[in-house]
Amino acid sequence: LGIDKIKQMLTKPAFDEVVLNPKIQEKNKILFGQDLTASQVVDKIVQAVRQDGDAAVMKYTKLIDGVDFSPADFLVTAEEYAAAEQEADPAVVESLKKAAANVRSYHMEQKPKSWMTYREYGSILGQALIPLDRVGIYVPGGTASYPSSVIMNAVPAAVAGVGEIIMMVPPALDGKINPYVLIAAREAGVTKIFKIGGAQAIAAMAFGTESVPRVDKITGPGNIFVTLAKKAVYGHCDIDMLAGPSEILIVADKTADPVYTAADMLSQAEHDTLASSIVITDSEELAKQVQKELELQLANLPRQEIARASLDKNGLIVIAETLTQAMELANVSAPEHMEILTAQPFELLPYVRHAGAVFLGPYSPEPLGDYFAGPNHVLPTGGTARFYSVLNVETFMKRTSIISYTQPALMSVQDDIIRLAKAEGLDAHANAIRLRGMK
Ligand code: HSO
Ligand code: ZN
Repeated sequence: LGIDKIKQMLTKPAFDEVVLNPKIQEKNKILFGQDLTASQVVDKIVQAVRQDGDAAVMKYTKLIDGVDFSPADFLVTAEEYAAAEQEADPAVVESLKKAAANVRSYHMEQKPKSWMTYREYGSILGQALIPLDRVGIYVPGGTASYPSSVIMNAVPAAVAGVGEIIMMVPPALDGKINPYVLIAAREAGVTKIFKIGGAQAIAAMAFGTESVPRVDKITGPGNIFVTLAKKAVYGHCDIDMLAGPSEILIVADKTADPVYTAADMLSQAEHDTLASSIVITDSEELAKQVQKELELQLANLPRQEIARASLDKNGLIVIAETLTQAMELANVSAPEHMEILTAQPFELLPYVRHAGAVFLGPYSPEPLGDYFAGPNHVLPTGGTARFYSVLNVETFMKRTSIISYTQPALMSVQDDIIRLAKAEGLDAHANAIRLRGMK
């Protein structure tokens, strides 16, 4: 294939309306009595929750999740926490705590600081960093209900100093929630957990209801309805990003271990049939070995059906002429996770332009970052690493400018300001400056 064709294959479409799988389409037709697109379903739910609050949340929780809750049932109770603790394996809880501690210490390091500087004539300029008052974290239900993601979303918010962190989890049919999700939430500093899911959860947080407090920002991954709902409420509150399926791109040379390379591809492929796993290498030999190794390892995976479907659809091994060309192609893809498995990985680091996170060398496999090292695993997908950053402490803060001039400082610049104000035809602006020189 020509280089342009390969670049085209590596370029993902931006997050957009997806075609729903026929089963969900059919279910929606029954639920809503008409054939609606995913966006139309989401708009309907968001508007209803905005208007009718809890009543609409109850209605859609019953309709979509099949759970008949009254608003009093939304909140996770102390008894439910206690039951989770009973049920949990203490060794897993211990590991979760260690992971949270690593994530906390990394994020404390990155916390941006307020600053002030003195300028001419005793004037002061600066910037205050202020945490958000209240944020909401969405956690998907079912098998994608990851305690590690609770930590990755909530710990940076806590480190930022957010006043209140609430969380939304869809209720299972038996009304229960993954016990480790509850334990991770408590460990990370979440104060209230609501058993509400889908677009109704996002709308409840964005607009507030009688029982759900309105938040200033919503973070966390979700299915297509959750993601479209985040897009729909953006502007009423902030959101983190529009998350898509997981991705890994591995740049490898002939020194890479095909066993590790295949294992790391599969670690993403098992997430989702839509996940993508790509290798770009300058070694044809390695490409062949990785292909063989994929088959061997796939055979032993409990989630091999998902992983295989993902590899069949979105798996790719590209042979590049050189490692610098491999990096050029990697940047076109702008992957969520980029691994560099070459003899001298740090030599390629300066070539990284677009990637959510970079993993260097054979002993930094992607799951190390998913669970434990400390950096965040909430990362831009779908090529949005071109303009989005990894979730971080500042995600939960805002910057406010600080300006304080003395009279001599103001007088030293008044002519310029008055000239600019007049040029814009704004005399009151000019007056506000000129009058300061009068006394
Ligand atoms: N690799 C996923 C995060 C995750 N993996 C959670 C396991 N649990 C998206 O970056
Ligand atoms: Zn993962």
